[in-house]
Amino acid sequence: MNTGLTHIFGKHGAGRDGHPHQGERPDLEMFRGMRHDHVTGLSNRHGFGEALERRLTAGHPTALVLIDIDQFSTINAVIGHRQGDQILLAIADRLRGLHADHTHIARLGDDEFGLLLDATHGLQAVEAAVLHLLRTLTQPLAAGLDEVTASSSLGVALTPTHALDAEGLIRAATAALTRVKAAGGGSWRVFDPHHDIAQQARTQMKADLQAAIQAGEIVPYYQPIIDLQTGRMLSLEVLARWHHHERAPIPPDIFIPLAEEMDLETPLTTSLMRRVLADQHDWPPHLTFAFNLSPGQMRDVISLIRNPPAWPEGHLDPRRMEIEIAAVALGEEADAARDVMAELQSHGTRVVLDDFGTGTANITQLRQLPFDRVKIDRSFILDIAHDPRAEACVRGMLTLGQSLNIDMVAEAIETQENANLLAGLGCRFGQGYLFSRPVPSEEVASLCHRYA
Ligand code: G
Ligand code: G
Ligand code: MN
Repeated sequence: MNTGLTHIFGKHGAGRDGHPHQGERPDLEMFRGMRHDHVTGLSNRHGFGEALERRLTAGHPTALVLIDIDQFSTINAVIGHRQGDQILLAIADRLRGLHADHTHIARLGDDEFGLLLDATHGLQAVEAAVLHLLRTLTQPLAAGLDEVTASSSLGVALTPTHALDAEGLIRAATAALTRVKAAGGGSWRVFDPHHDIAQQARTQMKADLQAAIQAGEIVPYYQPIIDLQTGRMLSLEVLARWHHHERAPIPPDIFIPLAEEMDLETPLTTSLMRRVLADQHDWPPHLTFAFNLSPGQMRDVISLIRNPPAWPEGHLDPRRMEIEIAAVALGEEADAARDVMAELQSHGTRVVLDDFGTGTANITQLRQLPFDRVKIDRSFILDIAHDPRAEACVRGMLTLGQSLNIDMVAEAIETQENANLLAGLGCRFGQGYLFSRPVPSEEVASLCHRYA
């Protein structure tokens, strides 16, 4: 799919259908031809753009419907271009047969059509028309001797509700269409401004992320993990925080998935490690640092350990590193993780299974992989005092940990009551707001005092 502004109004004038052939002199007749698509006889995007501008200039409320035939290139490849063209013709006829008032129909690209509908009667009337349109398009089409059923995706936007000018209207309808395609096609959507804003914010954030990592805008916060029997601090979990130079702090739930999409997770982890190295100078040397990683990053960390970067500060001793892997992320990949994990452990790095109890195949992961430590997911701990079933699950997990000789950590301990309860159940380690929220490096020294 490639709908969009330039697509419809194309810098290339009339688009592929109306281009004057080389050597021919464009005359008036040819320019007239440039407003039509020669396969279907409908307007092309040039003609369509003019019709849209005319309607908007005249102040008619207008709905723009963008139609994209799903997997048309596959259809073309399977049944051949000639029959493909017949499908396009059949679709064009369906559209013409709608006989709606004040419609303008166009073929905008290879497998894209556009429709202008009168929106004087508001969104509901437009929605009814679009629903009818989608039904019409899903009826089998004659393609030569064959009948073909093609599914389509439709994106809809209205003036003045979603935009006031042609450019905004096309952008809105394209955004709606993109969402339909992303959800698998075969459906329709009206533009949703909230989604569009979220999308814009994401795009902007993605543009900022790489620079932010380089500029050190993403910093480690530290949350202690406490030995529930001795009250001493065992290690610090490193949690990334993005102090954006011109926005409110951005939480990791938002930027970590973006980093993942952009293959920036390891640069991010590396920059955190470097920062931790600088931060920890005055802290007790027995403390370890737990980094959250996706399973795919374990190899990268091994490379980092084998060939430490030439930082002037030196590098972090692998024996002071822990790697937390979320159970959900590990999924069924436990087998692939085994060797990588063994090598990490051979360097003295501990590997922790995070969010235990959520996701699938958890117990299998414990059976297959020699974790040093397991964190019981917060959902069990938050409810433990009031939900006997949550408590029963935690008991079971603790017994399992004991049998496998794995250290168990309860995360999200918020109350003294829960800390006592868990200690009573034999849970050795705990983490949570009761002890401390994740804090910036300046506040770690006082934590070291408190939990010495
Ligand atoms: O702090 P909290 O809201 O801080 O963290 C939310 C989620 O983000 C947690 O699941 C945590 O594991 C994850 N997270 C925090 N920092 C990092 C990081 O540096 N890398 C990865 N992959 N996840 C992180
Ligand atoms: O997925 P992971 O376990 O890495 O996530 C750590 C997350 O747990 C961070 O977002 C951190 O802020 C959050 N967290 C830490 N302590 C508590 C707590 O006591 N209660 C709750 N609800 N969340 C906590
Ligand atoms: Mn974690």
